[in-house]
Amino acid sequence: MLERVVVDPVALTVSEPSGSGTFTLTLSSQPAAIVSVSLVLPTPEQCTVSPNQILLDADNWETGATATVTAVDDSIVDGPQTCWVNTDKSVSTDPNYNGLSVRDVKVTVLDDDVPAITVSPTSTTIAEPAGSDTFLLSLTSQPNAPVSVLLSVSNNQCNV
Ligand SMILES: [Ca+2]
Ligand SMILES: [Ca+2]
Repeated sequence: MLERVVVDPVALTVSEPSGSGTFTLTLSSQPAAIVSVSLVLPTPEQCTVSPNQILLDADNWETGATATVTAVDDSIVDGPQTCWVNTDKSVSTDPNYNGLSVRDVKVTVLDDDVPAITVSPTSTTIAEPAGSDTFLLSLTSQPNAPVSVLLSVSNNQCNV
């Protein structure tokens, strides 16, 4: 059956930290009244969509109305995530365009986080008899469990 509310594309890919993409809704014929389609995000921690309601009428039914999907950044090494933009049934006082199912949009959010440990600074100079300095270890992403690093010295010239 011919889809009367057309979504294009129905799948797109965006990347952390803030990549975005668009999809467009059009109608297969001129409606007699405004047609509204609400967009719902089950996983707003993965992506956002704007606007969250698409309105089509006699002026824009053919050119369509566009929604923008934007990736939501996190600091977790989580790989590609799927962020669905679910569409509610269409609402209109035009009976031809009321209560129609509209295809959902599958958004793939690509990850930009990598697991690594950084040390800063990586060299220092200290003096006898009791000079000292500090260095900082940090992770480039949020770990799923505590991370421990053993420190040792290569000779007996200092303590850590
Ligand atoms: Ca990230
Ligand atoms: Ca991530």
